Amino acid sequence: MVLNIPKPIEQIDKNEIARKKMFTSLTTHVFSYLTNAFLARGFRWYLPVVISKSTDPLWPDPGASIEKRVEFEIYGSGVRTTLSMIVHKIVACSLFSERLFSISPNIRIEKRDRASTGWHAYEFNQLDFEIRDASSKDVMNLIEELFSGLISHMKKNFPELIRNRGTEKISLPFEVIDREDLQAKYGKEWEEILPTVIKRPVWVVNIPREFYDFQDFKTGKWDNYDLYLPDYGEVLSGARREFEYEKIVSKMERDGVRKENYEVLLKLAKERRLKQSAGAGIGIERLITWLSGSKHVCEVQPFPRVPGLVYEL
Ligand code: ASN
Repeated sequence: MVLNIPKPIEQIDKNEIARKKMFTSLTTHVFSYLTNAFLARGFRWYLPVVISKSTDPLWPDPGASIEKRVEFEIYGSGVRTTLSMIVHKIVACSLFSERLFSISPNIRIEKRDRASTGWHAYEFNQLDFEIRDASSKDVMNLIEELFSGLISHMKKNFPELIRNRGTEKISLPFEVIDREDLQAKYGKEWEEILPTVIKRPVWVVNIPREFYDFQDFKTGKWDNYDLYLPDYGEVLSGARREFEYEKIVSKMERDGVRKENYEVLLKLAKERRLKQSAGAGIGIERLITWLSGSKHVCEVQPFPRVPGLVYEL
C-alpha cells in the first residue's frame, strides 16, 4: 500500500491542523499515563543523552536500514547522535538505579525508500526502560499491564482520541510466537506479513540482534522480544541483556562491532560491575499512530521527520 507522505506544516490545511492538535492531545495523555505508571512502580526518570562517543551500534539488526551515521567531532573527540539509549541505560541500571526510564530522541537516518512504509522516521522518541535482575517474562508482563491499562484509561477518559478498532480486542496475555516459526511460514518477509494476519498484539521472540541482547550460546536462541500490533507493525523491542565480559567481547568480534566505541561498557563488564537486567523501548510515535488509527508515523509528529525529506521545521 502506498501511503500519503505527511506534509510540512506550511502546506497543511485547516483539517490537518485540527488533526495535529488531536495528536498532541493524545501524545500528552499517553505520556501522562505511562510516566505516572513507571513512577508509581518506583522507576527513576532519566534525562536523555543526545551526543555521545558510545551509542547503539544498530548492527547487525536485520531490520535496521541506516543510510548515514551522524558522526562529527567536538572538542577533539569523535561523537555520534543517539541511535538509542541502550548503552547509557544498561550502565545507569548497573551503577545508579535498579529501575529507570528515559524519553529519548533517537536519530536514525533511514534509507529514503522507507518514506512510505508508515513506520519509519529519521528522528523519533523512545520510552526506554531497564530493570535490574528482571527476566524477559517480568518485562513482558509489565508491558502487557501497561498497554492494557493505557488502552482502558484512554477509552474511558478520552474515547474521542482512540480511533483504532483493534484496541477493542486487547486480551491478556498476548500470544508469543518464535521468529523461526514465522520465518518458516512466511519467509524473509515475515515482518511485513505478520501485522496483516494478526488481530491482537503479538510477541515475537528469538530475533537475532545486537550484542547487548542475551543469546544462549548452546542453543543459539536469543532471549529477546518485540511487540507487533495488528495492521501496523513493531512498536516495542527489548531483551534480557548480556552482562558477561567474555560473551560481550566474543559477540562484538563476531559481528564486527568496534570495541573502541564501548570501552566503558567493556571495562564495567570486565570488573563484573555490569548487572543483569532486562528492558525494552516503546516507539512513542508508533504507539500514537496505532492508537489514533493513523497510517503514517510522521503524521503524528508535529514536525514530520520523513526519511529522505528535510523540511524547514
Ligand atoms: N530500546 C531497545 C531495547 O531496549 C534497543 C533499541 O532501540 N535498539 O532493547
